[in-house]
Amino acid sequence: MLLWVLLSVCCLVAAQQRSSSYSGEYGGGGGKRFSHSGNQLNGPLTAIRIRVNRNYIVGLQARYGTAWSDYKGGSLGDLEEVFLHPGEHIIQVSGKYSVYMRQLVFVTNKGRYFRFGKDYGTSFNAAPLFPNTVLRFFSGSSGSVIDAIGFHWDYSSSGCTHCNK
Ligand code: MMA
Repeated sequence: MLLWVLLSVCCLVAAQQRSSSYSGEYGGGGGKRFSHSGNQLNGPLTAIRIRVNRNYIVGLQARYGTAWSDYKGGSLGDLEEVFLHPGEHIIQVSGKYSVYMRQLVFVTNKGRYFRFGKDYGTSFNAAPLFPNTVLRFFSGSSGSVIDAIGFHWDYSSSGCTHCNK
């Protein structure tokens, strides 16, 4: 009887352990909504492309496993690309916005950080709620620039049972 109670309590605790959290949405209300929730099934986030002009974060594209997402945003400005190292994950994103997204700063678990855009606007700091979780995918809104962005955190998909392989 005691063993049965102990086992049920253990199962309950295990089932209740949570790992996913969400930060956002940061930015303005314009643009058309997008989400990379399906793209995360291709694997962990391995690279990002960010287009910037003199005022705004203009565009965003992310690579999951070896597959790039659709590009979202406008075509003006400079496209920058960063590849993460194997085992490297984004563990914090800070930035600034005012109506549209103006700055994004990505911090990785290997101590690297990548800054895009201008130091102007309302600040935000996005970080996962649960220990050892990382940036799994983006969502947001875009038109001719990135209007708003949100960050979805969970365990990195190494050992992921649902991922396309
Ligand atoms: C477009 C349109 C808006 C959006 C802006 C900025 C120029 O207008 O899609 O809804 O807010 O682009 O992305």
